[in-house]
Amino acid sequence: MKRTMGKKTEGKGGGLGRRLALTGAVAALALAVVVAAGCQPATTAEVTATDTAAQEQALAETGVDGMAVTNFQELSAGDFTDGDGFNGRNMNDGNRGCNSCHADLWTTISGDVAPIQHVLASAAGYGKTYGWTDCTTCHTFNAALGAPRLDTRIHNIHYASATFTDAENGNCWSCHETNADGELVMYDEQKYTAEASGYANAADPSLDNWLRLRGRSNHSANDVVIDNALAINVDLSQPTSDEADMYVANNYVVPELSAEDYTLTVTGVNNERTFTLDVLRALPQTEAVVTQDCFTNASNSVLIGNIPIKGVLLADLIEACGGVADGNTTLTNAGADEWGHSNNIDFLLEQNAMIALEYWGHELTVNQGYPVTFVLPGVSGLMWDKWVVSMDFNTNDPTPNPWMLYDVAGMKRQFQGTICAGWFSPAKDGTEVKVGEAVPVSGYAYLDNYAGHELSQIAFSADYGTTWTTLDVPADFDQKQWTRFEGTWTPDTAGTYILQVKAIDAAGSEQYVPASVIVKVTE
Ligand SMILES: Nc1nc2c(c(=O)[nH]1)N[C@H]1C(S)=C(S)[C@@H](COP(=O)(O)O)O[C@H]1N2
Ligand SMILES: [Mo]
Repeated sequence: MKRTMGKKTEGKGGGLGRRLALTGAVAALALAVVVAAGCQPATTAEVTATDTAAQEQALAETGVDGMAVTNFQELSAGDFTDGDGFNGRNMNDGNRGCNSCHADLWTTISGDVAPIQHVLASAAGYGKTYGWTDCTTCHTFNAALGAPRLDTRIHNIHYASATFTDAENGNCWSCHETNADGELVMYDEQKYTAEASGYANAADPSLDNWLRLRGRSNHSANDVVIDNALAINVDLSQPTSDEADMYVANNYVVPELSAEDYTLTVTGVNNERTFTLDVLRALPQTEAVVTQDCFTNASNSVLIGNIPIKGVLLADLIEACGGVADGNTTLTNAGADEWGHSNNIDFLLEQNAMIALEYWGHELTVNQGYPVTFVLPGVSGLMWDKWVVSMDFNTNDPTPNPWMLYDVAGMKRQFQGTICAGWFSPAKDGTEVKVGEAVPVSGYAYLDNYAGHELSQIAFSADYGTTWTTLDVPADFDQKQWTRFEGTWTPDTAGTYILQVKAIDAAGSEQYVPASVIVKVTE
């Protein structure tokens, strides 16, 4: 069942190690971005609505990079079962949402769509693909230092693409849907909700009865089985990730540091020192297993992994420098790319912060921060300063981190930040299984323990979150590592299931957008 797609890409100085050949269809999108950004003229052939030959060429080549050619007017139930024909006619899932055309948005990201190096520099791991939520976490932030809003660009790109407008009969409803309040939302988020059936109360037993009396075969109008006693049989554990599944995030230009020239300068200590790599290697080495999650890991996303780490504890580094100079409260790191953070020294020591020299039993790769990454266990990946070249102990205020506040309600849509869960199996929507067949299920839950928060439960639902089957996370689990669930689930009814999982913390707060996966169950 498990299939590993993720590849750690090794940049030769750029964040994007691999560059996919442009096909006509992607070239058309790339061109639209270049025009929108007012950059140099495109070198690839232009595809216009009237250029039929180019359009046919684009369509012929789409298979190469995973672009599926859909047609909005050829109705398709897609990832949903079709029951009595409602889904083919009314939902048209097969022609809607990002992934109906872009099987994996990694192809889009890793092509020429961004005028500068894209932060995300690896394909999705754990057998998964990137979807809309993997983009929207950063691109809807609209913060000064966040990613640009993509909504306006995406509209330009699609309406400038003859593949979308003409060949695929694309329109607003290819990507959008309205919710019960009449607001325009993304089809990719709305399809997991009860409202997608046409009834906001799809999990209500009286609706079930109403549909039964009208001769509808299943429990909801769009053939979604409403199972309010979900029996899921999983064990919890804290395994390490396969390295190939681990994501890469490079915010700035990737520096290439050499072992010979590398130095780490430590100031604000009693004996200020400049360490070479060999001297760091000769200090006491400590091993740990720690989960790294990108702060922008979305609900059901893959920007997370559990890493076996080896390196020098901050406490040992401080000792090698004769202690922190009197009065200093804060440590400020700088990476060779100028990324870095300030944190309270006591907090860092409590979290067992370390200077990592190895991940998975080998030296760090360039993308992992070669030769040295400052690891902050229990805190989101953005604080793990890679390529760290200077550490200064001082009396400054720590970096203000408004984003780090544990404020689930204040987060946008799928953006979960410090509390998250996801499915690894089934890895993709539309996975087809048989009634009575044991389906392998697996996934993770994690809670950043930045402010002492602890993951206490993992909960599952197959009735749009009306009822939850909860599992307690064992008290002896390490809160600085994720909790994985793994086991089976045996569906007993034909139809579409929307399986959901969410993380719940010890104070009762929980992930507000559960991770959903659509499963097609047939007789
Ligand atoms: N120097 C430096 N450190 C950095 C970054 C960066 O851009 N530069 N990105 C941060 C972010 S946002 C994340 S999620 C992690 C990603 O680490 P990885 O690529 O090893 O998975 O590194 C963090 N450390
Ligand atoms: Mo990140």
